[in-house]
Amino acid sequence: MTPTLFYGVPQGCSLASIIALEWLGAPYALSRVEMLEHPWPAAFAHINPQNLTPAYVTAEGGTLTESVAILQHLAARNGHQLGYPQGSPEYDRLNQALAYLATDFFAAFAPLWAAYEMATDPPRQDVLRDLGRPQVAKGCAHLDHLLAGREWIDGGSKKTVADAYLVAVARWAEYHGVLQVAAYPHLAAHLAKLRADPAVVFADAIERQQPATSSGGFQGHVALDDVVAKLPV
Ligand SMILES: N[C@@H](CCC(=O)N[C@@H](CS)C(=O)NCC(=O)O)C(=O)O
Repeated sequence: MTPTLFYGVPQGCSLASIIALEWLGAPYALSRVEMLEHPWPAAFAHINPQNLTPAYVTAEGGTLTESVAILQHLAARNGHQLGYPQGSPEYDRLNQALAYLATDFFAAFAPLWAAYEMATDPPRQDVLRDLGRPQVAKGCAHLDHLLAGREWIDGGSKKTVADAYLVAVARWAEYHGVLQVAAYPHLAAHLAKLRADPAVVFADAIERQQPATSSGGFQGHVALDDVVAKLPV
C-alpha cells in the first residue's frame, strides 16, 4: 500500500512529517484529521489508540506513531537523505536536536495549548499564558543561540528532519501571540529560509486546504476507513 501519513489540523506538529515526505519525494498519501472535532472517528484508534497525530502507516501496513520515530524512519530512507546512519556522530547530533525539540521545546507550549481550549475562562487563560510565555522565550533564546553558529539546527551541513520539526513547532509562538520571533534574529532567519522552501509551502497549503504543488511524491488524500480496511489483521 502507499505509505500514508495522518496529519492533524489546525497547527499540527505533523506538519514536520509532511515536509519530510515532500523532501524525500517518494510516493505517499495523506489523511486529514480535524483535531478540534470531538470525538475523533472511532476507527482512528486502529491507527493510534492515543488519538494523536502524526501517525504513519508504512508500505507494509505497519503503524508508527510519535513524531521522532516517524521522522527518524523517514530520515533513514533514500541513503539517509534527511539524516545519518545510526552509530555515527552525525546521527547522535541529529537525535540530540530532535530530542530537545520534541521534549523541552514542544512542552514549553503546553500551557498555551491548554489556554487555547479555555475560551470561556479568560482569567485561567491569562494564568496559563503567563506560565507558557517565559518557557517559550527560553526555548527560542536557546535555538537562537544555536543557530548563531550553524546553517542547520543539528549543526550539520545539510537540512534534516530536525529542521522540518523546528518549523512545525516554532510557528506556535506567533500563533499563540506570546512573542515575536523577530526578537530572535538567527531563529527568525532560519525559519524564513525554511518557510521559503517548496516543501514547507506545500505542507502549509495542505493544512489550509489551498492549492498545493508537490515535488512529486504526494499521491492524494485517502479516507481513514480505506486505510484501516487495508491494515493487516
Ligand atoms: N508525543 C507525540 C505528541 C503528539 C501530539 O501531541 N499531537 C497533537 C498535535 S501536535 C495532537 O494530535 N493533539 C490532538 C489532541 O490533543 O486532541 C508526538 O511527538 O508525536
